[in-house]
Amino acid sequence: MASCSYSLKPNNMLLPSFCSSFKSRPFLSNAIFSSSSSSLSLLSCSPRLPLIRTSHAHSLSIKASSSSSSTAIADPEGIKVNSVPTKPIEGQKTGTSGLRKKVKVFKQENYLANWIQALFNSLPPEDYKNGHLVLGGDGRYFNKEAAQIIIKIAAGNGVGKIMVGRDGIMSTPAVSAVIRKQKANGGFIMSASHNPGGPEYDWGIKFNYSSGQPAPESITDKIYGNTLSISEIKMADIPDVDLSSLGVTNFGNFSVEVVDPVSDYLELMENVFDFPLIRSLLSRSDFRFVFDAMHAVTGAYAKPIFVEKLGAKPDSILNGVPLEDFGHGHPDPNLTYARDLVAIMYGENGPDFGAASDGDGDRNMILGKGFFVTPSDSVAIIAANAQEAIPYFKSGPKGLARSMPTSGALDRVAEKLKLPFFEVPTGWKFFGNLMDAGKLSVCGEESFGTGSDHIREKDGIWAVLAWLSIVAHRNKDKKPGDKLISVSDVVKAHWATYGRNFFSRYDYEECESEGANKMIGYLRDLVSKSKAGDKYGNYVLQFADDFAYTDPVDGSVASKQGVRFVFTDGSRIIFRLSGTGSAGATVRIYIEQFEPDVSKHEMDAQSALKPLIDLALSVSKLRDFTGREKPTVIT
Ligand code: VG1
Ligand code: CO
Repeated sequence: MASCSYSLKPNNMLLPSFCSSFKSRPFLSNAIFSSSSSSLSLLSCSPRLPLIRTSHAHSLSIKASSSSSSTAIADPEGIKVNSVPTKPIEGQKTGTSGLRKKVKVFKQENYLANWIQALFNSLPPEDYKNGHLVLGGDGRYFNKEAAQIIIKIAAGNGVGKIMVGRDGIMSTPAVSAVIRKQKANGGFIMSASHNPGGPEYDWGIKFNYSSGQPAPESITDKIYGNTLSISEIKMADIPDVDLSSLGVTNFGNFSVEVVDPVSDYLELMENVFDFPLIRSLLSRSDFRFVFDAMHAVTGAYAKPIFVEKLGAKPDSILNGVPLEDFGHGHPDPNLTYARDLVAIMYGENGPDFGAASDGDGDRNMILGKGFFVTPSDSVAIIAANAQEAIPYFKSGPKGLARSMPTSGALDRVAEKLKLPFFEVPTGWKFFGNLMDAGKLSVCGEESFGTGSDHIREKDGIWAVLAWLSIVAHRNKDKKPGDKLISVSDVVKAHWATYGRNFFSRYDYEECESEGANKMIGYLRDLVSKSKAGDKYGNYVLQFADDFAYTDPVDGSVASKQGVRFVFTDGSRIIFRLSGTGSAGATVRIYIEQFEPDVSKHEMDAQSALKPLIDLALSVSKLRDFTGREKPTVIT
């Protein structure tokens, strides 16, 4: 599988090019209330006609930055392309979602350029020569410089057009939406997602192909291979492009189009959801809404969508201006890092609905008044209500899926609705094939990722709109003065019908890699010796394994995706190492227990799960291996 190469076709199908093992098979495609809303308008959508700017490459005097020792290699399309000599750099292997490192690492000479060139070296030329790519990012530090490097290398490799969000801003879900709508060959996202930003922190790059889906491992493995043998970067000798105003700049046959990052995405959301229904809820005087953009990319989307289109009050958007360092924050919408929002929602007279999104806009957190909806419950509840509350699903979802560590709440919905159901490894890239094959509509991860086949990424604003739709639908006949059905009412009614899956995740961030790796090795060894019926305290083992997944569409196999212990009562403890960190190793422990008894549903998750959590800590010997007494984040 790793030797497969893929064609990026604009028809949203992923086709294998030189992959003999597939020749004989049919192949399916794979409180702080921000008062700075005035400056937000700079980033909001203001439709106007694009300007056309034309540059004549031969008259340019500005040189591409690192081209001093380079030689001109071609001038076929009216632009000069320099061959910049380079050497392989170790460690450019992508993780769960793209390549993430400290900014200082990316600023090393040719670090980013090498990876981008290695990517072009990994794609069949017919998929990008004269092709169309999209470029977006979450507004973090280093994006401006990175955008210019990416544009020059794209031009140097013969790309025809690159469509860039204004100021380099475009959320991950919006890039996926734009790739699909514009029938582009693929796109880049400049983001380390929920990791903090700024000169001392993280930067990252992801590549999505023509269906808008994150590149599968078959492509990322190839890119990594090429980073180890790279010797030349093809860089167009063009000046930096002004990304601050909408319009097209031409350089010979290559063009850069700066686009509004919101409009295509907003149009899609208007097709998926019943906007008048949501508006009827948000404009009620007895319903209070807050959205925390965490000074990240959804700041650019929140005002045009929630305020201008859906009638939310302007002061309902918190931290609504994207900043290079996310306002010194950690743009991760969870109970620890979105603490301002949590304080408001759990405070006296808190609002009825609160939500937040992460750095690049693909994660979401949903809160009611004094109530947290776990992401595992959230996807199950969206799936259970999709058909009646969301027009896009009016014929019912085609199938449901979750990542392996996500709780089994969704499984119960699939069972009741008699829908196909899939359990995939952690990371959104595993859902896309199922969607392209028409087997999957609604899916999610416990890590605050929820989405559907409207695009091929998880989608923070979509999840918020899905929840608003459910609450609006339940309250559509309520008159002023009637008591509204709240977020917690919706969740508790769901538990009463399906039972409650208590779930928690413990993260031990930035541990020493050696100890963390040894712990996983120890657990794998334990798994290999375990057998059904083994006693673990009061729990009886059903099975233990290191999760492996065979993609039902293309047959590719992903192994070593997490060590799990599954007990006879359905309880699970799961261990894996993060693939998105930029330093050391982050250990994640996932703990789950099913509770059918309604009288126990009000219990606090940490108390309900205490015996299993203690068991997980003792089975793994985590304290001995990592030296950590306490997790850094509990969800
Ligand atoms: C984490 C999450 C995973 C998610 C990934 C990318 O990966 O656990 O569910 O898909 O981040 O999300 P890991 O390997 O660190 O556990 V994002 O918003 O950072 O693109
Ligand atoms: Co993200």
